[in-house]
Amino acid sequence: MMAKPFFRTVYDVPREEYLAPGHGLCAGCTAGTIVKLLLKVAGPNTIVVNATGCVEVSTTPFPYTSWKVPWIHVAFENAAAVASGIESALKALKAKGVIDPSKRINIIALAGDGGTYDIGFQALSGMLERGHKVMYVLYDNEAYMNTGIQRSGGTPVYAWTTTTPVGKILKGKIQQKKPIAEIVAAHKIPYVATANPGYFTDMMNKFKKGLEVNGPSFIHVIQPCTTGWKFDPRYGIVLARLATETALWINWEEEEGQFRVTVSVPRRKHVRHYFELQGRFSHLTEEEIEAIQKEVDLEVDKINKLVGRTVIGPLVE
Ligand SMILES: Cc1ncc(C[n+]2csc(CCOP(=O)(O)OP(=O)(O)O)c2C)c(N)n1
Ligand code: SF4
Ligand SMILES: [Mg+2]
Repeated sequence: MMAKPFFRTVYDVPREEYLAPGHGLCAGCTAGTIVKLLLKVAGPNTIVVNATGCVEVSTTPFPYTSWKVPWIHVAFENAAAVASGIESALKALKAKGVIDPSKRINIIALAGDGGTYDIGFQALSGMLERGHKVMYVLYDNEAYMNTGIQRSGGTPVYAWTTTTPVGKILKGKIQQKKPIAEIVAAHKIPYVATANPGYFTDMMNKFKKGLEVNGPSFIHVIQPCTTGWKFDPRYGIVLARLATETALWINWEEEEGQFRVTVSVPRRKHVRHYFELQGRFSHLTEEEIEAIQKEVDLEVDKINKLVGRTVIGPLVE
């Protein structure tokens, strides 16, 4: 039988804050929500290794910082390598008795989609294969946002970005989004999950599990981005929830090889509801929307078969 979830309501969320206000994330940016909740789960005995990206530049304009836990900024390509080194160093210091061996210190690598799907992937794969006890959190805003909205391996098909423009020839991105969480799961690490700040208790429970497993863990979080997705700042969490309500984003976990869908969707919404709130998809035609809907329907069938029951329900609105 599955253990009861640790975070069940808003009253279970710790009050302590480890990400100070005053940072420069855009109005309505959901990255701040994700990082705040991540640190509430992890607590003060935590070292964060942060690749270059929106979270890094916005929280540490020299000489200020929003981080109330030890934090290191690393290059775009090596968050997982630096986190691996820190874990190995702590092991050595514990073995030598410099640090109390019973002290638990969380090591979190935090990076965006550009820093994970593309340029940091080699370091990530190595960290997973070597089995370092590090939780890698990917906040996925589906483009290189900090440098001006360039496409990444995580950008979905048809999305407008500055390097996948919309005009007579191109209609946004041509390629599909890379299935990064599945690729990570193929490394057979103890814990892999997808999460969504719109379902914050589910996300926090996944952070907790990821920190507790004895080995690497990977949490892939969808992160609506006001500026790059082009939506009204009040809709960040509405969009996060719509991603799951339409089944474009399925919240699942794989724990020691056991796959589970953690947020079931009894009544599924049409993908159009998700697209119509975002300027990056405003050029989509009816045919293109329907083509994406068909693909989602197939994916839903696949997931329901895999789980052995209907966890994602029929299309109703
Ligand atoms: C090797 C290297 N290439 C390019 C850059 C410039 N650069 C810094 S952050 C960034 C984009 C980061 O994208 P992502 O990882 O998705 O994070 P986001 O900004 O979207 O949060 C780029 C291209 C860099 N710092 N290092
Ligand atoms: S560009 Fe997007 S991800 Fe970056 S701070 Fe602004 S809203 Fe957040
Ligand atoms: Mg990004």
